[in-house]
Amino acid sequence: MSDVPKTHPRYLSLTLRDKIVAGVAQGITSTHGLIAHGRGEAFDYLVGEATQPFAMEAIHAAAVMLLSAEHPIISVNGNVAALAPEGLIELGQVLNAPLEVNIFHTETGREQKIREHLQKHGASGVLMPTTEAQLSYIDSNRKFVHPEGILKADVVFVPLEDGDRCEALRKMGKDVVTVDLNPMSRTAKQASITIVDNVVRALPLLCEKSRELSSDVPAQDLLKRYSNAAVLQAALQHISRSGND
Ligand code: PTJ
Repeated sequence: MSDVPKTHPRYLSLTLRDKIVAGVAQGITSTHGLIAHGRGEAFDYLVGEATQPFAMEAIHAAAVMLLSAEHPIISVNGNVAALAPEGLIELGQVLNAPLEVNIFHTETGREQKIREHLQKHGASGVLMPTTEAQLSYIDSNRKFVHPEGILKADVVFVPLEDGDRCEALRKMGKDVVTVDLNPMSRTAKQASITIVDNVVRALPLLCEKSRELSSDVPAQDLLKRYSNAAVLQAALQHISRSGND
């Protein structure tokens, strides 16, 4: 970790950079993940580096959708594993959903290192991609999945997704919940529910909301009223106003 003082005005943001850089050094995060992180930082700046009401609305709907799922699954890539392993594990426990490693950039041994990293943080039974179970409509490494995980799932939680797999999962009839700071991304537009927020802020809030709702029968009506397009529009309006306040 670097020696950024806690008093630095951008301490939190710089700490996240440290985590991503450490992820690359540990062989968990792809070098491409650094670029994706930079893009996320730029959007986070525009979003105000805080969870906005449109994200809270999506988090509420996401908790209902994930709690109502028969086979929810949490897909883990190299960026999220480095940034928020504890949040992923906690969400898995609250939802009683397995974690499954699924990465875009193929690098020997990275999937195994992500699994070990999650296990070191307390995860049990992390599912791994297999060659016998494959997603339709997709050619990248993301197509290799576990038969009892992403293949079987009805709702897939995929923070920091790439648009191709999101589209494939939707075509296969699955619901997708994503976290993406860019409300204009293909993933953001194609997902069933898009939380436009930094994954490090969104995950604890999603855990909290899921825990709060888990004792009730999930309010399905809320999902009928929820409009992802309206949430994305609200995020875009917020971004276009940023700097004018
Ligand atoms: O580990 P791998 O090989 O699966 O690769 C993971 C990355 C993230 C590199 C891969 O999925 C990728 O290239 O993603 P994209 O297409 O660059 O999309 C990442 C999206 O996540 C972009 O829209 C970013 O704005 C957004 N993003 C980046 N960091 C964060 C974020 N959204 C929420 N929280 C973040 N911390």
